[in-house]
Amino acid sequence: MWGIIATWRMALEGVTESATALAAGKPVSTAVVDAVATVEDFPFYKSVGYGGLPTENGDVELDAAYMDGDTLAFGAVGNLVDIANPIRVAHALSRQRYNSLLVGQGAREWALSQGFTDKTMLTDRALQHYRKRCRETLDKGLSPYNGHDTVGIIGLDNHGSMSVATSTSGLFMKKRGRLGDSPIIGSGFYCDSETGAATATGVGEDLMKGCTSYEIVRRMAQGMTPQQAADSVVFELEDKLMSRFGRVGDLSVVCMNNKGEFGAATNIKTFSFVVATARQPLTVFRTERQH
Ligand code: SD4
Repeated sequence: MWGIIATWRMALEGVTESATALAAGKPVSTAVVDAVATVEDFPFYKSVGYGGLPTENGDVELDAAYMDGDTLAFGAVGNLVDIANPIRVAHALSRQRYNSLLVGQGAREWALSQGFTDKTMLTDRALQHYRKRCRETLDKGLSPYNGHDTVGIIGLDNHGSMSVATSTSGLFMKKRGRLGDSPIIGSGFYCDSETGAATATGVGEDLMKGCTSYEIVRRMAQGMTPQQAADSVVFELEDKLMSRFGRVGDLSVVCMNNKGEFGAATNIKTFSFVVATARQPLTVFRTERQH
């Protein structure tokens, strides 16, 4: 049984190619990393990789992570500036014994030392968005934009191995140095081939409060279906934050177990995700808030 599931419709092109690769018996690590890299390369996606929207200082700081569900090895980068394909840097870091999570200048230096490509990741289009936003908020002060579209992709190969990969430019107008959930193990992603994997998209500050991805995998390990785990984690976190904190941001998740069964949950009006498995033809789903 093979399978692949991804947050947001923007992953469709990458997932299509990787589903074919998984069906042909290719390894899951390559499948998820290549699918995320395809999204990173597309200049019109404003929240991932090349073309991502900048911080309030005008720099594009990118976060990405990779986790291998067989070994539990992970690699992640945060606030990475001007390196093509952060996901490939994160994947390379997952093969190191130490330094699994590198941020900022250190991440960039390491990437360059390993031969990754120096590339200006700010596009003219993203710069125009930034200037427009600066003009709009001139009098009110800059504040993070609540739009979000992190790509998170989970794969399962025919040998039962699982991996997960994430990539994002984070929140538009974030502070320099701000990290969201996407490069944080257990929050933006988690993967254990003995059970399954989960990945999140939304407001990182809130997703991190629930260690969201780890909690979904833990509930699947205790016997919940992926859908039960996704729903219960998202809505319990939403209720808890509403009662204890008085507000909650966008929370959306996808997950898959090692049998290729999948689930998704969201607290926003509509959340799209892409799935293909040996049993489920490639489909873009639009799931709605159920709570
Ligand atoms: C973050 N979770 O940096 C990310 C933002 C995002 O879809 O775009 N999520 O908080």
